[in-house]
Amino acid sequence: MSAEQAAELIPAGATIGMSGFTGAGYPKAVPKALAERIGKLRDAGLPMRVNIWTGASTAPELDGALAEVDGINMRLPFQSDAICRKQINEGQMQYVDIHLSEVSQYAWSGFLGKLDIAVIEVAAILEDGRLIPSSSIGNNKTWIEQADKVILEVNDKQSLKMEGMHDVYYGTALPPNRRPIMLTKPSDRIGENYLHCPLEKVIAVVETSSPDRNSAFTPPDQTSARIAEHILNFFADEIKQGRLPEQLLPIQSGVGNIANAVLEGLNSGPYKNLSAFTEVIQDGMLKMLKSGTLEVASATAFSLSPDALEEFNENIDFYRDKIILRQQDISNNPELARRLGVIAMNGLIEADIYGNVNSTHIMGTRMMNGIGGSGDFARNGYLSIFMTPSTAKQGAISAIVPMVSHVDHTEHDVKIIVTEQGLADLRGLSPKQRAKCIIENCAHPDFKDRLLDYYERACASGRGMHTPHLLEEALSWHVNFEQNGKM
Ligand code: 0RQ
Repeated sequence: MSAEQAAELIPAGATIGMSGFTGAGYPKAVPKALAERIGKLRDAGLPMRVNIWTGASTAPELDGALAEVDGINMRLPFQSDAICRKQINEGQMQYVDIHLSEVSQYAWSGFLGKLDIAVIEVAAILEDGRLIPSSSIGNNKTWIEQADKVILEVNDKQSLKMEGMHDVYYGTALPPNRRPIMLTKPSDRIGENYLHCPLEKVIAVVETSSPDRNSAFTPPDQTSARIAEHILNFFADEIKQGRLPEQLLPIQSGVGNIANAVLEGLNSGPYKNLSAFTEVIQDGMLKMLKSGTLEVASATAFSLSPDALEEFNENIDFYRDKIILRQQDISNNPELARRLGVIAMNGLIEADIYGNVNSTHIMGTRMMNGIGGSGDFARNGYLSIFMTPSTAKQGAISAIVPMVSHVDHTEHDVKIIVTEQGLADLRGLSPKQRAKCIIENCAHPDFKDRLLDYYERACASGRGMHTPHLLEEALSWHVNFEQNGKM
C-alpha cells in the first residue's frame, strides 16, 4: 500500500519502533507520511503525538519531519537531529538516553512499556517470508518481536547484494536464562542472514526507492590529524612495550570527523590485517578494508558519505565477506567487548582534570546527541581512548575543565585522553597524578596555567587530598562561559 495508507494505521499515542542507525536503514516514506498526517491534524486543532524508539540516529525524513510537526512525545536512544535537539532542550520532547547495547534488554524486560508498531526498512522480502535486512540492523530484531504490528518498507535502493552480509543472532534471552555468546573473534558468524517476522503481524508493505542520506565528512584538518598522530605513536609504543600485539586488538571507532581522521591515520600507518568490532562502518573503515589495513569489520550499521556509498554499492562483492552487520545488542555487547579486548576510541565534549568525561551535555544542561555506544565500549574495552580538540567555539571553551558539568564516563572508565596538544595515559595513576598528566599533555596553552593554578590551590586548601577540589569554584568556568561567552 502507499506510505500514506500505512501511516493511517498508526494510532495517536502509539509507541513505534523504527529501524535506523546513524543515518542508515531508516524507513524513508512512512515516517514522512505520518508527519504529514500529524501536521494536518495539528492544523485542524487535533494534536497527535507518538513515541519513537530507534537503533540510533536516523535522518531528517524521520526525526526531523516528525519533530517539525511537534509529533514526538518521547524519543530514545541516541539522536543527532537539530530539530529534535532543540525540542529536547526546550523541554518539549522527553528524551531517554540509554546505552545502545541495553535498549533491547529494556524493551524485552518491559522497562519501557508496550511497543505497538514496528516500522522496519528491509532490502527485500523472500518468497518464504524471510527478510533481507538493509544497511543497518540496530534493534530491528527486537522491534519485530516485541511489536504487536509490523509495517515493512522495501527499499529497492538498498542493494540486494547485501544478502549474506548480516548475522542476526536468535540466541539471546533474559536472565536467568542467558547463555554465553559464542563469539571469540570479530569475524565469527553466530546467527542467520535474515530477519524473521510472523506474517500475521504484518499490516502493511510499502515500496520505496530512496538511498540513505548522510553528509560528507570534512577531510582531516590539522587538529584531527595531530590527534590521530598521537594515537598512532601511542599504538607503536604499546607494541614495542609488548602491551599490544602487532595487529593491535579489535578497534571500535565512534562517529564524526575526528574518528574518521584517526581511521585515515591508521590507514596510512604500517598496519595490516587489523580487525574492527564496532557499531558503525564509516568511510575510513571502507578505505582500510580496501587497502588491506583492515581484514574484517563487525558492526551494526553503515554511516557512509554519498561518495563512499556509491563506491560500496559498486564493490559489494569485494566487501561482502569482510563486513558483518549484527543487531546492536551483539555489536555493542559488553561481554564481547571485554572478551575481545576492544580498543575503544570515542569523542568527548569535556573532560576534567581527574579524567571524568562528559560526552553528552553542553554546559551541563543541554543535550547534544546522547551517550550512544560509547559507554558500552569504554567500560568494557581493553583500552578506552577519548579524543577531542583542546578547545571549542573558536577557543572560547576549554575541553579540559576543573570539574565536568555532567558525567557519562567516570574516571574509572577512561584510560587515555587525547587532544591535538598531546596524549595523557592515565593507566595506573592516582587522581593527583592524573590531574598533572592531563593538564600537562592535553590542555590548550591558553588554559593550562589557570588549570594548574586551580589544581595547586585545591591542593593547598587543606581539604580532601585524594581528589582535591575547590567546590565553590569547580564549575565557575562554565558559569563564566554562560555569563561572558568565554571560559
Ligand atoms: O559543534 O559543530 O556547532 O561547532 O560539539 O564537536 O569537536 O566536531 O566533535 O563531532 O566528534 O562530536 C562528543 C558530541 C563530539 C560526539 C561528541 C561542540 C563543537 C561542535 C561537535 P559545532 P566536534 P564530534 C559511537 C560512539 C557521544 C556518543 C558516542 C558524541 C560539536 O562524539 O555525540 O561517542 N559522542 N558514540 O563545537 C560546547 C564544549 C564542546 C562543544 C564540543 N565543551 N562545549 N560545545 N562542542 N565540545 C556512535 C554512536 O553511538 C551512534
